[in-house]
Amino acid sequence: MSGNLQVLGACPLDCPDTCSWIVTVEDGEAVKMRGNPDQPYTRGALCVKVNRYLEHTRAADRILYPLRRTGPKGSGQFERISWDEALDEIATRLRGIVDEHGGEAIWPYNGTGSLGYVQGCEGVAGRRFWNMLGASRHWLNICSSAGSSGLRRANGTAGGMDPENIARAKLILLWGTNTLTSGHHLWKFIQDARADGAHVVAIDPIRTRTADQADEHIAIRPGTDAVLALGLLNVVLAEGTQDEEYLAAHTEGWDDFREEILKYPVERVAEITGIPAATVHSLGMRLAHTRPTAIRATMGIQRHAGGGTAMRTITAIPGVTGDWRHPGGGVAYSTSDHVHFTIDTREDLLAEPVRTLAMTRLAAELPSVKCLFVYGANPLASTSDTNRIRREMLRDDLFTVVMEHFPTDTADYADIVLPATMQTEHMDLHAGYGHLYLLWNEPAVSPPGECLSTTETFRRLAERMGMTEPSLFDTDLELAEQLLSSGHPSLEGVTLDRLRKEGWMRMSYPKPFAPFADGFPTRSGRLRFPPPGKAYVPPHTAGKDGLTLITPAAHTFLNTIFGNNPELRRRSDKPRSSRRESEGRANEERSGGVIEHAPVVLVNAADAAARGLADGQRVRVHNANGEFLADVEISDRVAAGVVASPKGRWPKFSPGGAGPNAVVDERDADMGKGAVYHDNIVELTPV
Ligand SMILES: Nc1nc2c(c(=O)[nH]1)N[C@H]1C(S)=C(S)[C@@H](COP(=O)(O)OP(=O)(O)OC[C@H]3O[C@@H](n4cnc5c(=O)[nH]c(N)nc54)[C@H](O)[C@@H]3O)O[C@H]1N2
Ligand SMILES: Nc1nc2c(c(=O)[nH]1)N[C@H]1C(S)=C(S)[C@@H](COP(=O)(O)OP(=O)(O)OC[C@H]3O[C@@H](n4cnc5c(=O)[nH]c(N)nc54)[C@H](O)[C@@H]3O)O[C@H]1N2
Ligand code: SF4
Ligand SMILES: [Mo]
Repeated sequence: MSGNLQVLGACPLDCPDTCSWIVTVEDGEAVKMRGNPDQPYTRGALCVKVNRYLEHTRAADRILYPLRRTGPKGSGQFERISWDEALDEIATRLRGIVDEHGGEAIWPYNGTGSLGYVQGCEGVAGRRFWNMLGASRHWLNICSSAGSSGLRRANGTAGGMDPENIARAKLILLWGTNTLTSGHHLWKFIQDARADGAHVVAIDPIRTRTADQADEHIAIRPGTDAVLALGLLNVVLAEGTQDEEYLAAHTEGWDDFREEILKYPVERVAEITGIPAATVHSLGMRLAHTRPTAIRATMGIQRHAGGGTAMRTITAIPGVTGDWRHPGGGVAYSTSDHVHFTIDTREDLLAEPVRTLAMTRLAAELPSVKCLFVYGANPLASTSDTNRIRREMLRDDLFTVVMEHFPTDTADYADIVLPATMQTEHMDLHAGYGHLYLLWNEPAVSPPGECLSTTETFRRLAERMGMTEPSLFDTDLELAEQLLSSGHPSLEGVTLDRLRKEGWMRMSYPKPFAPFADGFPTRSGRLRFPPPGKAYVPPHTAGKDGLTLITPAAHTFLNTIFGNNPELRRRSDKPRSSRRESEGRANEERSGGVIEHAPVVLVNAADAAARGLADGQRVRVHNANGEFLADVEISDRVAAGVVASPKGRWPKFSPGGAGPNAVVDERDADMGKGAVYHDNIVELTPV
């Protein structure tokens, strides 16, 4: 690696855009990273977060060596040890746990830190090793499972329209999605549609930066989206613009669903959703008379008690209007189900069937666990009900291993910390969940210190434990070849050689792609409308006293990644107006030498007045689960009864040492045991 090299890679973060990037390497050092201008979705741009990725790989707090805990759990006190010592200790402890408690007492907790199919969660890295030990299975349901389940019940797949085709739509509903923050590359396609006359509506309880840029913002009461969907369809029926031919050919359950829709006239919808009846009606009229209509609904809607049902009912809309006939119509949620890799975790290596533990249920399941092996996850910041998790992680009889880049709150509770490579240092295969491209990530530089990739760590552990099963030692390139070997038509023409050379390829779907123009991948081949009485599940917060807390994506973090970057943290807290910026300084605090603001909580003026809260005032946001501290921003961005504070900040960099998940219930949504991050009741009290 000498001279000047341009290395093609892919962003591994849990973001729908999965960007193609180019790293410039000089004398073995990565000196520059930029978005690939040739890739049609990336179009040369990364984002405010990943523009700092190289800086992040070299951050002073990067974990470079294996560590063993020396202080009490949670203290973050560690000593450096060798890989030999680390592997020996892990091997001995794992063997002891399997002998005494059985393999199911081990929980390999693999999060969304990297979406790579070789190193990360999408290919379930490490699972072959865990199958040898009979470890519990891990269900990665933390993010999107309720919505995916709802969509699969309706359409037979969660994969819907190609988001690029939004450029062809004439009406665009950005429904429970903050495009400009959580996957901004779609915006260019929305702008293309607008240039062609499309009308853009943001449906969100918060007037987000995306809502600011839309033609219209509809502030819906949280968790009532299914009712809005029914109300819009009520107007469609009144106008008689349902697509009878499409309904007859490609759907089932229409007679019952039609009856259900008729129970939701706009006045009733207005009452439940808090949206003026005239607004429901006028949007219904637009929907009734605009083809194609594209609905971009991502994960915000389904982080509620009725989130699965909401997605199922929303996805009925293009079934009624016939929008699925057109490439520019339908619902775009996630394209993951359009990816057909072979994920061979070698289930045959399991001696007997094992239980499955849901990622959303960490606090509830930890009492039955003796080894928690965390990789690509930061549960003490990201998972619901962090106070209960923390109490469990203090247990002496719990052996905790954390593979990490940085000393997160979770790593502080580890017995052993293993240093992990970052994306510029290992090889991986990617697919986006917001587009139809596959990407290859070629390592650009050697790992710093003694960092190892996920796959290499498991290969070494397997060897240390005396395992000889050959597939445990497959190389990264062999694993990538296997992933591409499914023979599915979408992979026609896709070879590892081409991917490595070109960096990215579109999957072999027709262009333009209209996935359900001729039917659905359900057993009957038809869209299944929600059964009678099953089109709406009210939110947990319905009818309760107190404020509904929404904890959405933060603009300058990616989940908790970058939460330790002081500049991105400073910007995350920067109030929107300069007036607020100077006032915000009143709340500066020092933590570890860095000036800290508290996170902001948006509060409507009426709710602030009722509690005697002033702008900028620090409050405890609390309920029976716990509390976190935030600074009030009085704002008409939220309606009365709704407050909002972003996810992502590390508890240890927050005043009071807690983040929003301290108040999020560990409670299942209606489908997929989904988490309910936006469906909790809190109170605000001045500190
Ligand atoms: N900058 C940045 N980008 C990210 C992430 C990040 O943390 N930061 N996270 C990534 C990940 S893992 C994911 S899953 C996605 C998540 O990104 P999104 O899919 O956009 O999900 P959220 O941010 O949870 O919520 C999106 C919007 O839904 C709104 N919302 C909440 N409840 C309701 C409701 O009941 N009805 C309606 N209509 N709207 C509601 C919220 O106010 C929010 O503005 O983004 C990815 N991209
Ligand atoms: N309140 C609230 N909580 C939420 C959400 C919300 O909307 N509100 N959103 C939820 C969503 S959508 C998601 S997806 C989850 C995310 O929750 P998690 O899956 O726990 O992901 P992160 O918190 O981002 O932590 C990922 C960690 O993996 C590490 N990492 C990254 N790449 C690698 C790698 O290649 N190898 C190893 N060993 N480690 C790596 C990073 O340093 C980081 O510490 O959070 C959820 N939590
Ligand atoms: S986080 Fe998203 S927008 Fe940013 S570089 Fe990665 S894939 Fe692209
Ligand atoms: Mo997510």
